Amino acid sequence: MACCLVCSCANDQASGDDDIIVVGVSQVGAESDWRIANTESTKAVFTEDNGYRLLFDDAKQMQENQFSAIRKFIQQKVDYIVVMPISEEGWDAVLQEAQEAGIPVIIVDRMVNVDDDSLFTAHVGADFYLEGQKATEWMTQEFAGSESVNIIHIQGTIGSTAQIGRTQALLDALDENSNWNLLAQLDGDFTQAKTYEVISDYIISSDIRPEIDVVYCENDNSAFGAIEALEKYGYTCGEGGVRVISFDATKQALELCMAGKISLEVECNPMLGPLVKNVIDTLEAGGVPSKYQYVDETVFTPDTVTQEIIDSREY
Ligand code: GZL
Ligand code: ZN
Repeated sequence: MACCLVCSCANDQASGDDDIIVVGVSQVGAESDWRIANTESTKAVFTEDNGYRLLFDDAKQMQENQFSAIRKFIQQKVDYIVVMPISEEGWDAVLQEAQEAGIPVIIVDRMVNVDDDSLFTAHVGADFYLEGQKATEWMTQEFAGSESVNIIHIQGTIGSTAQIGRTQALLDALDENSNWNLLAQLDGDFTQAKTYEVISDYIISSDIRPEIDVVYCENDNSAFGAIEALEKYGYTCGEGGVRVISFDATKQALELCMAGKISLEVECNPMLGPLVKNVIDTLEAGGVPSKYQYVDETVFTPDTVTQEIIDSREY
């Protein structure tokens, strides 16, 4: 009985008074500063004052939890489903169920790889391959004329669009530059702790102390772990030492960039809430939102980042 009381209550909550727009959001987790900013940006727009009821689920970085959250949203008859997919594969079935229930799905940040792209109404995110290209173009200039460039590659959550794009850009640049050597490709899972662990293991398990020119970190929390490990084992990070490259450009990372410890920051904008609200408002007004919307992003180096820039950032 209790279950039914909860179910019907949940249904009341979702349908409620019919002019409120109910949005079910399935978020990856809270694995990084970027992710937390992305969540805040989402919660900041889907408020009661703006005419929304937000049902928010944190999947704790498990795709199974995203599937059950989406199924719960369907049961609760929400008006819209917003998904920040942890990885690209496996979404066809659950998105089919949402389509059959007549609930539009908006994909945010990373992408889903589905056979039929009518399973989602719009994608709001970033061009991760382009982000990676910005990094490898900088590397090409930074190491022009160098005899050899020894690179450690720290990947983000394997199978996520951010990891796939940023990795592919590096692999393509490695093909173009025969003097670049990939010393190791390690899975840092977008977190500081995992990256610290895998780089430490790599350094202590090398018979001779590795000559490292670049550590290509696929997000800032990985860069924090990389710097911690490199400095622990006597490397200096920055000009003349190990060039740490990172993605996201969170405030903490830009401080390290201004201090010279991170040599390149490629911005990945988490403030996607307003763009997602825009898609829903367009649909509510009977309009057709553009299917793919990318955010504009820039890069920072120790010469370009300033305290004013850092103070003005939203994340
Ligand atoms: C990128 C996003 C990535 C960030 C990481 O849009 O998916 O996931 O770069 C985050 O910080 O964990
Ligand atoms: Zn029940």
